[in-house]
Amino acid sequence: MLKIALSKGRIFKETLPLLAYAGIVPTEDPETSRKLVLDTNQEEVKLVIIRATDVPTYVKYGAADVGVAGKDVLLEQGEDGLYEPLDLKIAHCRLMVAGPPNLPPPPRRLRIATKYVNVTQRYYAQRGEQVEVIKLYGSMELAPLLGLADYIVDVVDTGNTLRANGLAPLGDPIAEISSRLIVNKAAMKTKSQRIKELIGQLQQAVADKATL
Ligand code: PRT
Ligand code: MG
Repeated sequence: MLKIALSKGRIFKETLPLLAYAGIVPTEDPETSRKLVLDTNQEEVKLVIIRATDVPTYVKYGAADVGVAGKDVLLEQGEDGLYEPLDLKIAHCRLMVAGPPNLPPPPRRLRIATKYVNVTQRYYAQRGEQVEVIKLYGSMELAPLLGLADYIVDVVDTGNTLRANGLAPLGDPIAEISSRLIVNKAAMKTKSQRIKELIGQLQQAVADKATL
């Protein structure tokens, strides 16, 4: 059995064609099905539908053999206990500091709201800046509007969400983000042949997509 952990939404949509290239096609659509474990055309391959931030946890503990996770999530949670053999080059975005474009420096430590607490602390520590990091679980854009924080750290794609809320990206990206194939370390040994075959096929899919 090979269990592949994926989140719904953009990661699922963009991984599907790559999996098809590897000969794996789900028999149900997770956007309409309520099932969380989806059968595929290959009897020994299942797709497990998991919240994006939970994918590395399932793979780390071996509840899923492989998974697809955003580099933002991996940077935040750490990659111990995981192999990251392949950049799938999907779900691209940038991790950025963002805020009101012309904010005068506040007379105290900057307050940064984010769900990426570890990444943010490391980023400002490297710059030698003392900041206060406030953990949020969603809608970071709201924090500067309501005065909860001066700035946010979030992933940005088109920038439309920032603009719609009167915010702008500030400075260079903290990191360029794409989704990665992650593999449980024990499974890499016990299911070595099947997983290496999958990695090879996905590698080919990514390369062929790039030359289209
Ligand atoms: O949505 P949910 O809370 O369930 O979980 P999630 O947000 O962790 O999952 P999901 O599916 O939204 O994102 C999964 C992965 O996609 C992330 O971990 C990133 O690696 C990647 N990704 C790529 C993005 C975006 N682009 C993106 N634009 N994740 C989130 N966004 C958000 C962004 O934060 C903004 O609020 O989408 C909004 C729109 O972005 P703009 O800049 O195009 O307006
Ligand atoms: Mg989301």
